[in-house]
Amino acid sequence: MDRSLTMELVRVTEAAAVSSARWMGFGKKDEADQAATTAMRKVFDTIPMKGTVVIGEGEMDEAPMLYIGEQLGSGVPPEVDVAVDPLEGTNIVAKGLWNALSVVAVADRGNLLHAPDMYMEKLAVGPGAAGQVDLNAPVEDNLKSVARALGKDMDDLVVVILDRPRHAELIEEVRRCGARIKLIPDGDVAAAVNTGFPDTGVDVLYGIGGAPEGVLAAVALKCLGGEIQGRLVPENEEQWSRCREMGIDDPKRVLFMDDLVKGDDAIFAATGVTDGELLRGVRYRGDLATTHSLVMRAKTGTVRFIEGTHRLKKKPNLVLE
Ligand code: VTB
Ligand code: MG
Ligand code: MG
Repeated sequence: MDRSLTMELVRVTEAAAVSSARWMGFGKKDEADQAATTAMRKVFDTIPMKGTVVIGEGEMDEAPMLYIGEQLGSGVPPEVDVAVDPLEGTNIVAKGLWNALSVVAVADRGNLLHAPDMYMEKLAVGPGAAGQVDLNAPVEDNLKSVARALGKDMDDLVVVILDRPRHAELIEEVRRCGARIKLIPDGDVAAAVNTGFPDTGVDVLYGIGGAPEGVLAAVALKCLGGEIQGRLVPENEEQWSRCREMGIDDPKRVLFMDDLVKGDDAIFAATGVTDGELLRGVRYRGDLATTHSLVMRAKTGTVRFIEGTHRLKKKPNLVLE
């Protein structure tokens, strides 16, 4: 993959973020999602690559854009797998809350796990605690290892968990250990990415979220030297057969970094849609919009933060109503 692709991908997430953040606080999650998806789709066609969507907005018959299998880019090499979440956190935007992102990841063809739309149990940590966790181990063992690795006391540790009834037991266990919990309404990709940056104050992401989001997080953590472990949680016969098609017949099978994203030729880009611990959301004033993005490349480990100022009237790829 050419390194210039990294900059091209930021243009994709910037356009999606500027378009969807227009809906921030208006209580309209579908409109926000649609604006992000349409803008992202438009910019992809201008990028020199031969991409195939492996994680997208749905299957061909249910999503008009960015569906799984859709071809993206101008059609020239490199051949890449593309994972997108044009708006990760539609409810967050509708309600004006924290940590909505526009996200894209690409890797060499065949290197991203084609995670179907089902749940995945996840445990993610930053580089300071990579190699120290085990999804099959008790929560207490994991939290103790992370605390030790980070040189923190247990009550310094901050664990992010999606605020869902399914996590009642996990929440109780983490509290019993003495660690703190940030309960989030949505947005576990941002939470996983945040573990890679000590300044965010986030040490661990724990619990069940979307499997596609797990692959996106894995690309980010690969770039950062962190770690995420996942386990698919099939809930019905159809989801079970999807797992088997992917060669996963042991339900306890933990997916490690190289199962989620093979090799190190991968790029992750995200733009903040609403404010978060790491990225600021989009700000508008008249004809101007400012964006705050993160783009990283696993091969070189380069991490870049990019601030953009966009002249709305001069950008044909934006979706502004
Ligand atoms: C999480 C969260 C996402 O889906 O993956 C969640 O990070 C899991 O699904 O932002 P449930 O809402 O069913 O718990 C999102 O909320 C949306 O993609
Ligand atoms: Mg989405
Ligand atoms: Mg999502």
